[in-house]
Formats: sequence, structure tokens, C-alpha cells
Amino acid sequence: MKNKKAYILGINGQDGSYLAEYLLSLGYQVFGIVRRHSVAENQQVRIDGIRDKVTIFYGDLLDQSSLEKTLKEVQPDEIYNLAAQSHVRISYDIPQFTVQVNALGVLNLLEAYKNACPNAKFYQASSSEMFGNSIDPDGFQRESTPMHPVSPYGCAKLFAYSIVRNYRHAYKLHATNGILFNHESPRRGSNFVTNKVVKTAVDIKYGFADELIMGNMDSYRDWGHSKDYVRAMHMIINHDVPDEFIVSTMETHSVREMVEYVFNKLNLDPYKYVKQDAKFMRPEELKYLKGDSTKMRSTFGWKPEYTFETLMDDMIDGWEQKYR
Ligand code: F7E
Repeated sequence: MKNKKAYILGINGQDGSYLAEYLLSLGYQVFGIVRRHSVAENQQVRIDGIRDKVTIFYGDLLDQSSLEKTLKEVQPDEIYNLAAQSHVRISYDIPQFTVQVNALGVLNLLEAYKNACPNAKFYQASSSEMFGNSIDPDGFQRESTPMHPVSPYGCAKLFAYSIVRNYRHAYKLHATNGILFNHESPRRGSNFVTNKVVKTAVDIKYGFADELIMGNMDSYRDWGHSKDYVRAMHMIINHDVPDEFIVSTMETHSVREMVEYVFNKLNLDPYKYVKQDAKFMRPEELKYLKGDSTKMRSTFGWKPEYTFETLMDDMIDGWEQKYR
């Protein structure tokens, strides 16, 4: 049987790099799209280990011609859109760029997909940020929870989620949405809260830093491991019926609890080092996330292998190894 072909936008990101490794292990041929970057090394740093096993093209969600050309050439079985301006606070600094990429970029991609390879399957990285501060009475967000986003990032992601559903129905495309709650790993960018805390705490332990400056520590997040979540993406795209699925751990922790866990693990007293600065606060904050992934679990038998503790331990280990 011929190998399946996967086309991944955002292959050099945290999720894209884990997904590429996972699909290679399943025998896929993997094609990835990267944007031009002035420091060429930076655009492939997370895929260094698999660089000779994947085919990379230049492309951009803002350039439909680049997408259409490469989709025509590759004729993939599966398209994963993991590309985005993915930082919520920064979406307030560059709202128009965020909407161009995360909303209109997805429309460009859907048009290219419809024109170049409409029989392929499609996965859109939708986000729990779309819920905003909407919570069901039992304290969970689920597929049926109303979506009221509270950031330019969340608003753009909601447009993308909706246009994927619209194109699925209008043009009979196998277009799916995974609604993923926060997911982290040693490959997480160090300006997201988990990796910022872990990196700075390890720096403090080894004498390279003497304080951690935080934003709001009273928000709650449902944090899982990216490696568990890329397995979920593959299940969602391969379901017989294109649909929406929440991917989450079903547990929530505050930013404060996460900081305390990391510092305690490194035998440091967080309150000797942690300060707060308004520059890391958001004009509007999403306060509480806890996802109900029952549909995902009962449809596919999926469940996360990492717990909150083993996730954070893996990240601590990742930074400590760099120093060793
Ligand atoms: O913030 C608080 C911050 O930037 C988490 C993205 O993957 O998940 C991610 O978005 C919480 C927020 O992630 C700092 O205010 C405190 O309440 O790690 P984060 P996020 O905004 O939840 C969703 C599902 C996505 O889709 C996004 O792409 O931590 N916080 N102090 C801080 N956050 C940051 N970044 N830096 C701080 O110093």
C-alpha cells in the first residue's frame, strides 16, 4: 500500500514538529510549509532531528498562491493547519496581523484546498480561547458551550472555526476542528506561561537569573502535553464523519499553583523570587478553562498519558538538560 501523505502548516512549531514525528512513525510521507525568516536556522530548529525525512516548502497563509501551488503538487491525503500567530497577549499588540493570519489565512487555505485537492481531509487547530469567559454551570466547557471570545486571537480563531464548518457543509469537504485546550512541552515557546516559569526557575537555580516577573497569576488553565494532543489530531482528521472535538485533560490549575509546583520541585521558595508587572497583563483576561473531552474519549478511546505533574516534570527536565 502506498504511504499516506500529510501536509503540515506550522511544521516548525511545537505541535507541528511532534505531529511530523508521530506521522513519520506511522509511515506517512510528511510535507511541511515554513515562512521565510531572516535567520534561516530559526525556522527549522524544532525539526532539526527529522530534517532529512520531511520535504519542506516555503509558503504563507497570507499567500494563497503558495498554498495552492504546493497542494496541487503534493496532493496530500491529510492537511493539518497548525500555523498561526499563537500568542494571545501579543494579539493585542498586532490585532490586524493576527486576524489576517488566523482568520483570513484559514479562508485562503480552504480556498486553495477546495481548488487543489478537495478529496483530502483537513484539520483546523481550533482553540479553547474561543470560549472566552463562557462556562457551563458544572464548571466545564464542552462542544455545546457558547463561544464568546475575549481577545483578538480568540475572535480570529472563532471565525476560522466557523468558516471550516461552513466549507464542510457548503462544499462537502472532510474539514474538521479540534478544539484544543492549552498544551505544552519542552518545545513550547518561552513566552508562554509554563515554559517562561520553568525556564526562569531553572535559570534561578543555576544562578543565571534572580527574579521571575509575572502577569496575572489567578487565571486557571487546563494544561496537557502536546505529544498527547497530536495523537488526538490524527484521530479527529481520520474519523468517518468530519466533526468537532474538544481535547483536554478535564483538570484545571491556577497559574499560581503551577508556579508553586515548579519552584518547589527545584527546591526554591517561589515568593522569594516572583514579582508581578502590568506589562504581562491582558486588557481582557480569560479567567478559567476546564475542558470536557468526554466526546473525544468515548469516540476514539483517547486519553492523555501525561498528568499535570509529569508534564511540568518533563519541561523542567528539558531545561535542566540544556544546562547539563
Ligand atoms: O497564558 C497568564 C495569562 O500565554 C496562560 C496559546 O497556546 O492556549 C494558549 O493561550 C495564562 C493567562 O497561554 C504570564 O494571563 C501570567 O491567563 O501561556 P499563555 P494562553 O493565553 O492561555 C490557548 C488554548 C491557545 O490557543 C493559544 O494559542 O497565564 N500569565 N503571567 C502569563 N502568560 C504569559 N504568556 N506570560 C506571563 O508572564
